[in-house]
Amino acid sequence: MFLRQPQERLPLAYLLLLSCAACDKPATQSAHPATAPPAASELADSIRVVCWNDYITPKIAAEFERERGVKVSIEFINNNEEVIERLAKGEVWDVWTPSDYAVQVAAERGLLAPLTAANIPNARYLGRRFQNASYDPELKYAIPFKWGTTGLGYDRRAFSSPPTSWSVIFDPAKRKAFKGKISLLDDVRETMGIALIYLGLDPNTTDPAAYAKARDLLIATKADLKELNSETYYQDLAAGSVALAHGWGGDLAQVIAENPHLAFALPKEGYMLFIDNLAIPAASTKRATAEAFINYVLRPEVSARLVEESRFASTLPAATAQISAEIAASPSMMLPEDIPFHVFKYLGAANEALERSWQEVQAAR
Ligand code: N2P
Repeated sequence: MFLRQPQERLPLAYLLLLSCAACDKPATQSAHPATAPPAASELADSIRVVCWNDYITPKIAAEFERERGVKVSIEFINNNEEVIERLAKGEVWDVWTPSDYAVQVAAERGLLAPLTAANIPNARYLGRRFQNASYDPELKYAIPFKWGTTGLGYDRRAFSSPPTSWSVIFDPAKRKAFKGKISLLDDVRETMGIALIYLGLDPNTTDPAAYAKARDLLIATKADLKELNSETYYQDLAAGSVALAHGWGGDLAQVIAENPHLAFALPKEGYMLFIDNLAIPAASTKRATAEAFINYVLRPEVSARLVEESRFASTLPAATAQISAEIAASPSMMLPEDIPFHVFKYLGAANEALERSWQEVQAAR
């Protein structure tokens, strides 16, 4: 909902980071002029899309196929690093939805193709605050597509009051009541990020000593977890095998909508805010077709339908304006004014040390 009332809802740090001005009008951007998209004869027969769960639905893919004659196969991979590794090994996809920092990691490694702005005229609908994000300020490689928050899904029946702090995970006395029923994302930036936040450290630090502290905290916590999981944790919460799940707002909002005993909380120490993008891997030989698809999902009405189905928010104010009041009230769309958040930053050379610390967490028993 911050897309509707940006100046009331957005903390100053975010305004500075993403250069939000008077945000919500669809701005015509010189970088993305509204010219005609490629003709059908110039399009490939099919494309391969790799994206986060539910970011593109089979229905939307089928509608694009009907309209443009291009078959879209979709693969869900809920991890930036896994896609980067597979791209580096030579796997070919035509469209991908990397997060903020991952755009920069992949671009620096030569894994992304520069976009042809003339083929993506619908980028003009992008909310202004998303138009020059630090990881790709000129929209050279990526168009912001979805944003969201990472917090805690919980089963109200297991809590006498809502969890308000990451201590419910990291303080052994507090997590005792949920032993074996806690799940954390299997995600280097997200999970090292909350450990760093809990320790009072910057989740975007490049200090290896901070990484070691976060690693030790996570290893000490691991024996009391049910799982590190980025795929099914929200279904596990709905099914009752998990009582407390660190997870992405849209995923959790989907199960909360179906299960009134579930709820979402953003801990008071602060949380991560992610921006996921549309990008084209450098190895794609079907760039114009990929751009036609990206342009399609940036139509406000298509984007609005994707929000309705996934409960992950759109970066297009004109899409947000079309969603139902019920969906707009999803916990995944809230940015409480009194809780700080952090936007993922590119860590440069330090990323390797962070990944090594995380691998030690993954390997620990
Ligand atoms: C969907 C995950 C979405 C967001 N399962 C992660 N950036």
